[in-house]
Amino acid sequence: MLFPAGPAAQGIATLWWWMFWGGAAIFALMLALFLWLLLRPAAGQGIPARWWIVGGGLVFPLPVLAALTGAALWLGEGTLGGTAPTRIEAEARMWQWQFRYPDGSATTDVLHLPAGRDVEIVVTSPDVIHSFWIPRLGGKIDAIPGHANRIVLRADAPGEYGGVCAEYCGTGHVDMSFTAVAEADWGRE
Ligand SMILES: [Cu+2]
Repeated sequence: MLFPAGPAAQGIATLWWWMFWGGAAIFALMLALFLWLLLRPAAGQGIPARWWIVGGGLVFPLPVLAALTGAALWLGEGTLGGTAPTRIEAEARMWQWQFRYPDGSATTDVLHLPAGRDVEIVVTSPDVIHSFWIPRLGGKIDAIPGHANRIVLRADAPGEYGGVCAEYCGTGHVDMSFTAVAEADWGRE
């Protein structure tokens, strides 16, 4: 997830690092305040309680959380939105993956993708809820019986990327993985 190989995964990794460094900065600030008052208790006595409540409870978290929410919405839209002319159908079932390509061919537990190109993956399930996830290429999308959920992914370079079912779906869940192979000469349309 933190070693992205495509634009959707890049957005998620960027958001993760913003949250990591933001969380680390807030933790360091709190720790500094704590140590300051621990080592110099007298220093805190001049500051009214209201200052801590208004400052720590409203003035500080409101802009931080608003910025984080805005960034998450903006980056999240980029990871889920859009369409692509090349469409691959992914059917998740207990406990394997079946992929169908525009030329009518199909594969099991191996997803062949064209490298360097947006692909729309249409995810369905005939039994229970599963979740399609290739951590290095993008976010998760649920496979829900009766629904066709879609996600647009792009592998920037040819290579193999691990994929898993990211929603517990029974005793075979742990083995419900697949391999995404991004190919320069895809030839399945
Ligand atoms: Cu599953």
